[in-house]
Amino acid sequence: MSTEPTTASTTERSLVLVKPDGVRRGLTGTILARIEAKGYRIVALQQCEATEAELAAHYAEHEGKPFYPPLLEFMASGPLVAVVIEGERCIEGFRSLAGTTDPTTAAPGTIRGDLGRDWGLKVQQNLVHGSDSPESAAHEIGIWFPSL
Ligand code: IDP
Repeated sequence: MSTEPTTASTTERSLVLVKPDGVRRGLTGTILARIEAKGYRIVALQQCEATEAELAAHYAEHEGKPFYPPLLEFMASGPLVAVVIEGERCIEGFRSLAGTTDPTTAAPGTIRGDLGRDWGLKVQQNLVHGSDSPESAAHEIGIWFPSL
């Protein structure tokens, strides 16, 4: 008799940030509701003011790019909400729910497409961050939730 499972489990965790623009605009609840409506479980959640060290670790891949200094300044401009979500293929699923980076052209139906816009600033204020791979999810969850 075969011992192969009938489905391939792909349960993952992803690190989501409601960025300071999302908190400032009072959209935290709306964004969390969309995550839950999609069917992902919220495993951990905290509102905090990010430290420079947390932001430098989180955005290390962008160091040296023109938008890096305004990005760090923006991410430190007010409280953000860090969330760990869990579900089958939730890394890809949340990226799809968030929409593409530029909120002006992000597809309607996505968080960025429905709720975001361009404000004529040096950095795109696009409401949310979501991990882009299992490796970055593990790294980012370690930054924001070291006890998990
Ligand atoms: P992502 O958040 O969609 O994964 P990344 O390329 O990881 O996009 O960029 C991190 C963040 O930096 C973006 O969410 C956005 O806020 C900002 N950003 C990225 N590219 C640009 C740009 O070309 N101009 C201004 N801001 C940018």
